[in-house]
Amino acid sequence: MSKTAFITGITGQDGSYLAEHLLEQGYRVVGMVRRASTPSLERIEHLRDRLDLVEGDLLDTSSLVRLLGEHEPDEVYNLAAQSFVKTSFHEPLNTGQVTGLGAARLLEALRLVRPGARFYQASSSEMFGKVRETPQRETTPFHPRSPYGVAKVYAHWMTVNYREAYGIFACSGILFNHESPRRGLEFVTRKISNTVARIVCGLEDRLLLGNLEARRDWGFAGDYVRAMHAMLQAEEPDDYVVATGETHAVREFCELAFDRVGLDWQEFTGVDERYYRPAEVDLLLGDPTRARERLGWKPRLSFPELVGMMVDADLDALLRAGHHAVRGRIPAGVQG
Ligand code: NAP
Ligand code: G4F
Repeated sequence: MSKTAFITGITGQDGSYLAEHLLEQGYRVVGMVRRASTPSLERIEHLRDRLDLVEGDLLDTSSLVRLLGEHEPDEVYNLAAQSFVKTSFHEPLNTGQVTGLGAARLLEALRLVRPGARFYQASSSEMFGKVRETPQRETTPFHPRSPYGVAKVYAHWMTVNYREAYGIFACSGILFNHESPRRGLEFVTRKISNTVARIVCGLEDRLLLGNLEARRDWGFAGDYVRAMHAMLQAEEPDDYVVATGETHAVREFCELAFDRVGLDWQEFTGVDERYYRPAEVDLLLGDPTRARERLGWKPRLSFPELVGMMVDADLDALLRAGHHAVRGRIPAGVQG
């Protein structure tokens, strides 16, 4: 009999890639979607007829209890969150409610109605914040630098606590930044790839960014969802860092993105203080040794391939929508 997976946050970047991966593995996939006046289903449109989409909200414990009881999942992936760090400074309480307490509500629902199900918590390298050691590994102490990071630390420790207190098979995946053409437009990588494409098509003249020297360990989301699934197939539950083991500055991402279309990044890029944060995470670099050794996981896409994939996808979409290149060059393989 096929296994059932329950995914919160299925309409997000990772939810869409994870759903694809689990469908390929033969799972029945139940995705929780929150009510909205206009549903945000673009990322899973191509999977719609293969998914069970059900209405629920991480803010509402009764919906979680009801859904886990009705659908009896074997694996529960908690990907839902207010996931944008900058917004967490403007909405610290909402972020705490969804990103922190939301995980606790889901764990509690699981304990009450489906304690045998395996649980995955989407933890984050933001928990390392003002890093205490480099590279960061599972044992590195946390020092979060945003309300989002603080909420994720709470959710992480609740996951560990439900494992230790109730014997729940609960894993925390400490994932470093991962990106794709499906990344939200507010995150720096997609903001860059999308603006580069718009500059090529003459729809924009400038790319305004904040801290160009911030360094991140950036991987491809399609690679990272394989690690989430692998954690729940292991013999014992544990916590895992998932990262590439390489770090790059925002400036380098920019340089490569403009290079891809034959433009000089310095000609088009400026700095705007609006995009700075009250407290910054300067450097993230993960050590994925545990994931590699115990799960056999490793990333497939390199940093330059990731940048190229994102720029190409954004340019392709604009050309298909009827826009034309007015400057730079179109990379080989972009059809339009
Ligand atoms: P994302 O694209 O922002 O997706 C977030 C998802 O959460 C969306 O489906 C959103 O639904 C849903 N959501 C928000 N509030 C909700 C609520 N109250 N009830 C139910 N669903 C709610 O995020 P992502 O990049 O896919 O990341 C997935 C998870 O991994 C998040 O928890 C994120 O914090 C964590 N993470 C991400 C990264 C990364 O680099 N991407 C790294 C480490 C950890 P709507 O579509 O309705 O808004
Ligand atoms: O792309 P970002 O907004 O991602 P950030 O803050 O690292 O958070 C992402 O990764 C976390 C994992 O570490 C996830 F948990 C979280 O959910 C999210 O997916 O910013 C990356 C860096 C920051 O240092 C930021 O200050 O880019 C810098 N940056 C510079 N200019 C900018 C901009 N970030 C954004 N979003 N927009 C800018 O214009």
